[in-house]
Amino acid sequence: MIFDKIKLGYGYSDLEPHIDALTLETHYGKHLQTYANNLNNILEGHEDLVKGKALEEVLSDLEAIPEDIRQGVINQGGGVSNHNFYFSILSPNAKKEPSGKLLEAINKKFGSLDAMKEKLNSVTVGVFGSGWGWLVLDENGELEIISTKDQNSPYSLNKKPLITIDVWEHAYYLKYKNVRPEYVKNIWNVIDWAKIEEIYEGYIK
Ligand code: MN3
Repeated sequence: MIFDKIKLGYGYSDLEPHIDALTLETHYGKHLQTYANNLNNILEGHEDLVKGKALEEVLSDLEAIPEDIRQGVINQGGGVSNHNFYFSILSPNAKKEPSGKLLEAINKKFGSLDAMKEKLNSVTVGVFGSGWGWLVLDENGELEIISTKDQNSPYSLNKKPLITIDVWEHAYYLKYKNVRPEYVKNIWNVIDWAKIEEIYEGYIK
């Protein structure tokens, strides 16, 4: 595989009760695997286009992808990249609050951590249909809350992810049914601020 799914740093039942084991196993093992398989199939015969590139670099420069496979790369490549990021920031031993430079930046931009979470929750719950809510660093290095439709990637908008919440129904439906706000509220229990601080430090250094 040219681009593969990440290895999970935890077991399928480790995020219980917030994310149930069956959802995680299906989401990671079936949905993400399908995106990875489809992406690699699409790129067959186009290996030179992506050679030596991270998937995120490919998604940052969609103009370089031939038109006949571009939408496929947006859908399947975004599907791999978005999910890899999502699964990477979750942890059963999550640090519950940010500190240091990231907390300072959040306070400066949003007033408080709670205000940021409230805004991100609201934008995420408000995604119509399938998509993602994000805390990102924009092209000027400013924190920003956005949503993306389908599997569109923030990298294609010249933004870098810090937090994401998947609100395709497959991410929550087995446990939460139609109650998306409850899933969005509960996922904060397993979003690991230690990882997000590490990512942020990497972006600003
Ligand atoms: Mn998903």
